[in-house]
Amino acid sequence: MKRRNFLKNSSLTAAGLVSASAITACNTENKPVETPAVATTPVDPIKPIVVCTWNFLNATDKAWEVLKSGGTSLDAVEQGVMVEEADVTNETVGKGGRPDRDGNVTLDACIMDKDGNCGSVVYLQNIVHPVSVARKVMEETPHIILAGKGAEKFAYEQGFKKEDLFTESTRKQYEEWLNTSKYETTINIENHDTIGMLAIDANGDLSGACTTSGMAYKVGGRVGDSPIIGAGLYVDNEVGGATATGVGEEVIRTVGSFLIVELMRQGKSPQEACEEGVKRIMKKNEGRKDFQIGFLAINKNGETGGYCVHPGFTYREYSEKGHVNREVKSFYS
Ligand code: SD4
Repeated sequence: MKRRNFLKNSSLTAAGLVSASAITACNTENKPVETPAVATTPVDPIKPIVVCTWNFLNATDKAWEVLKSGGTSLDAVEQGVMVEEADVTNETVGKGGRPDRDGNVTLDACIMDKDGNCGSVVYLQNIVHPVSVARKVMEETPHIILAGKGAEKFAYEQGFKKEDLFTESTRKQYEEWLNTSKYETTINIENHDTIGMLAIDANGDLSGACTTSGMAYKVGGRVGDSPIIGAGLYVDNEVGGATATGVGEEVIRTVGSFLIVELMRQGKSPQEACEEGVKRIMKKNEGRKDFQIGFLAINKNGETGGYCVHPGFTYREYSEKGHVNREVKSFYS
């Protein structure tokens, strides 16, 4: 076996990413036998299709419009989540997102394409569309993550405009919050609006995007899971994609979205993989009930699934079969 192949195989084994049978399945010339990326063979894959966390009708409408007109999944997810970034009534994404405890609105976003390229911005201020800055990071720089002032400077260089992200409502809420300055790291169980979106285009190619203002009144400088590739979002065009919403710290601890994609690679359905993802988190938080996490996944066949800690998480799905808001099962009833 060539050294390069040996190293490749040993690192995959060490990471537990391929089964023993796949490794030992060598022909007489000691060349690795190709093993399928997904255990199930697509009979009639559903495409195009788009899914997103929560009941974001307008965002999925927009993404569907892109997909239906023959657009790529990358354009679909970017333009889809931009709808929420611009919607000032959504107070955890883009303009109108709630600030941190120092009164700064700081945004996190990432995007990932069919070739495994990705871009991300963290702690970005004064820009309405962090997802588009993340795409520029992916396409115009040799880097993956830009943070804070550097990300903001880069955005201006790319032609993005400076804009106050506060709205009258979020400023008023913040001023009221200052009266008590109660610091809670948990996100209200009923109140999550982060948008994670996954799409498969007519070519069968998969992309994803995720964007948020994170936890309201977080410590200045805090970054959640949403812009962290593998945590809040992960896409593998051979297997599927996953995204998350909820308390980011818990998602980061298990590298949730990457875990779910790898579970699908090993043959689990999107539903089974999301359930396992939540169970891993709950194992580290035995008895804890004061937080919500919602996972959403899609595989290459266009099958989807979701699971959450508490009832209430839903996801939108839009394909030729229709446009639906799906309720998902939860760990606690
Ligand atoms: C975060 N996961 O920053 C995000 C928050 C979120 O709905 O999903 N809110 O931790």
